[in-house]
Amino acid sequence: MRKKIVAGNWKMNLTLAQGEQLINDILQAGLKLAEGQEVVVATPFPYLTKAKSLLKNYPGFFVAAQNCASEKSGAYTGEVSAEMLQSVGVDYVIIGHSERREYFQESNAILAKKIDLALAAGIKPIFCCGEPLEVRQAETQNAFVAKQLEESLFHLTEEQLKNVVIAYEPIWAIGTGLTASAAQAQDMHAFIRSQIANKFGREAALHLTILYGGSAKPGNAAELFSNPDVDGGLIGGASLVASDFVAIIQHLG
Ligand code: 3PY
Repeated sequence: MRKKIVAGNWKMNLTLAQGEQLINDILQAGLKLAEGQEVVVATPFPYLTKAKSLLKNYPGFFVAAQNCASEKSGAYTGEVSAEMLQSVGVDYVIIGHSERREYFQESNAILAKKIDLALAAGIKPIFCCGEPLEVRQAETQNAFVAKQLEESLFHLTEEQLKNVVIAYEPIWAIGTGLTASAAQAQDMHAFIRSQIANKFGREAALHLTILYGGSAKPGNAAELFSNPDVDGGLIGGASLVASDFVAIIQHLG
């Protein structure tokens, strides 16, 4: 059985007090996670230790960073390494969100280095992939996503891949209010799983958790999550509202 995950990506939002309140409100809902279900909160760097201490007694709740450095350590002012994240108890790290790719010029090759450093530090990467609008309009999204997977993940061993989660985030659906239809999401998730099966084998593909990201909200989560290859979501704006985030988690089933 593969893990089902709802991960909230706060992006660059909230103060520490607001973040603490949000986590407490989520916990107040008294969610009962089924076996194999996880909730992940990806906070800004300065709040990670606080988030970890609030969540540590709640089984199934984990903390993620939104990025890590592509170098191990040294003179890289302003960067935060995977080892540093590990040292404060971070469980997951989002790698290659489309906003990082677009605004910070993170290439597939740079992301491959980040994946390696995260895995070496014992942190599970949530690797984001997904196509821009013009690629979707040209109907070349499969080739585009296949290249992202190939250049950032295909150097891993099957053992390493077990600690990777993939998030498919069509860029045209991020922060735009547009959502991929459940059928579009399922098609791409099945395609991603088939690519992983070709490279790493059927068993690895069956165990891989693939999340959908891109304007997922309480109103569309149930339909998205009901697809056989959609194993949860990476949630943007709706993760900032406790009642919405909780409702989405409840749709994991
Ligand atoms: C969004 O839904 O906006 C996201 O970027 C999820 O990470």
